[in-house]
Amino acid sequence: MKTTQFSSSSSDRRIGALLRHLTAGSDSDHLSSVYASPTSGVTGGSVFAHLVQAPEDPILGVTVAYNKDPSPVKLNLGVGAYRTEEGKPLVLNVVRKAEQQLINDRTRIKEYLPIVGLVEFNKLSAKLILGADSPAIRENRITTVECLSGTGSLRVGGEFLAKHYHQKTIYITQPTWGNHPKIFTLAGLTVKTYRYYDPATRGLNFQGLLEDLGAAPAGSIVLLHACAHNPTGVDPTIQQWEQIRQLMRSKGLMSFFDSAYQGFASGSLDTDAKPIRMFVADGGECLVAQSYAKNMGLYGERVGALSIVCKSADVAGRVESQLKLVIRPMYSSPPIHGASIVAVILRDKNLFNEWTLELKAMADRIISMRKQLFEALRTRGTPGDWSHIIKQIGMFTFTGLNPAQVSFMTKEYHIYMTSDGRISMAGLSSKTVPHLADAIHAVVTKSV
Ligand code: PLA
Repeated sequence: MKTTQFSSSSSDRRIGALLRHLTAGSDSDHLSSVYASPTSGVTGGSVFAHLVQAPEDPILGVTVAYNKDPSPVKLNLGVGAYRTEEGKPLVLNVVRKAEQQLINDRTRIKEYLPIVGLVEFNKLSAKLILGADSPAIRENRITTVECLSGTGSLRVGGEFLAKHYHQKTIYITQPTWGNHPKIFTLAGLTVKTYRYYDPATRGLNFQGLLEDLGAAPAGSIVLLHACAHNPTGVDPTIQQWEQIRQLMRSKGLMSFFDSAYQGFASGSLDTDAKPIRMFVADGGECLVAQSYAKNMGLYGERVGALSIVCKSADVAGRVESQLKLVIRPMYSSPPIHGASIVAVILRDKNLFNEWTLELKAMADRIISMRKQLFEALRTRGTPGDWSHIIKQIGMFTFTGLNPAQVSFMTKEYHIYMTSDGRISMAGLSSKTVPHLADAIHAVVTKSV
């Protein structure tokens, strides 16, 4: 068999030849024809010179601006990332323990995972979101694939639907997480919105929601935030979920759940998964995107899962085979480390229990921040009804502050938040509440 191997001397010869070729003669025309790109023309400018500077991401760009601010009192309430009372990022204790276990295990290797990811992680993730006694799991009519956190799970699910589902329109809440429309448009779906939030009550526009979903063409896909709606912090009640389920099933609408905050809304993993479990209990089909970024604090590990619940095991098997065709050319196979951490924690009863306690502590701290901020505004006699701060659920408060007010607070108080007035309650601490309350008080008492 012929092998193509270069000895160092033959590769030296090749490099030498290349250098001679590049520097041959003093003919500058010849040189520029070597160096210039084919389309740069006589000016020699970049082929990318026509590009305009793209704007920063509306959420992640807030952190970029925050990092540039030298002020010692600056406060980042933009991205939804949990911080301790000391304002520090948190690595859960249970995650540290799982990582130690992984490091101590010398049999662990770094081979590629299969296209669908870590199989044990997939099984445990399905159990976590659907419940151990889920009929879909019992009947083996679910496929779960590991994806790159919640975003990757949404993207893979969106592209799968665009390729294989008869309806190409997805309805998303108005408003929603800013990345949703981009993810689904790039996946090949047409994005439309349904009414969700009522600015007048700062609560759910349930009537509008029912009307819009009722008017959607049969079979349309509907994106549902499983809990802790982003950015509004407003969730339907269980009775309202039941009405939504009935309406969607009667019209054959396809539900696609985005579960980015399981455990962060109520502090209980099971309570927060209830709406999804209602849609699975009726025997119908649905998609679920799960993220471990927030509830296990694995943000940068990019670990999540996409589950597709089908009518039969046979269909689920074929769905999985097609999901592999979506994933393989996109990123080939997912990373091993984050999914291994999750698997260690979910498979071990003690670690699992410890995790639920740490998760509950994070959820409770956020709830306590809500109370403290509400009280601080009351003490200051800040005009307006701020009760939505304690009524809303999950990581965010949708304050109702407008972009001009947000910009004032950033400029004068060094408080960073998204321009729609959303604040991450998880970024607040007892120490920083007074500063935020001062800023809100100032901005609503002066008219900007
Ligand atoms: N879905 C929703 C509703 C989200 O709010 C987020 C994250 C994701 C999915 C994706 O998260 P993941 O890919 O990291 O798992 N939203 C954050 C971060 C917390 C972000 O914008 O990327 C936010 O600040 O809104």
